[in-house]
Amino acid sequence: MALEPLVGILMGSDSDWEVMREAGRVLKKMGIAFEMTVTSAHRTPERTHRYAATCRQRGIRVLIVGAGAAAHLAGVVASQTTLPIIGVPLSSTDLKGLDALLATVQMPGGIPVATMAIGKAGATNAALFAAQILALGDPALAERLADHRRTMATQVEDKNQALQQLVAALD
Ligand code: RP5
Repeated sequence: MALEPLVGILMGSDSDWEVMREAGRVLKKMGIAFEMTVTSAHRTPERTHRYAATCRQRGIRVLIVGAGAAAHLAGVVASQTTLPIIGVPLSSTDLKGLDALLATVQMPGGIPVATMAIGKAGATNAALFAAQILALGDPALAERLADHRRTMATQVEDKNQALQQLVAALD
């Protein structure tokens, strides 16, 4: 039987999938059950409100919300729940995500959205941040996150060694 999802990943359109799947990849790697849903602040406002207002009672603990353009989705979701909301601004217009970054990050006082970087780095970090929140009550998950950091450090050391070989071979 599949585990009940602890994290909800929302995106404003199926065109956001290419970037938002990075969040799903990280959660899967960390062993965290999640669900992914397309819902729009502007095109399906009632569906968005319903999801946000009922996800806590279904067991969701953290929400990751990606949207591009006039990206109100994370803020609208945050208005309907006190679960932690992690916003991911996406580049989907000629403004290359700056529009979405400002719309997501500039929340009025009282309704917080923890806003990540634009694009894939933001989706990746949103999932790691969600994992860090959940790890507060899950020592095994905290250890998997520490492992992930150790793996990254080893990769940097390997890259540095490869660089030293290139430096030594300079003509
Ligand atoms: C936003 O508008 C979505 O999050 C997406 O990034 C952008 C464009 O959506 P589509 O026109 O591709 O459906 O609401």
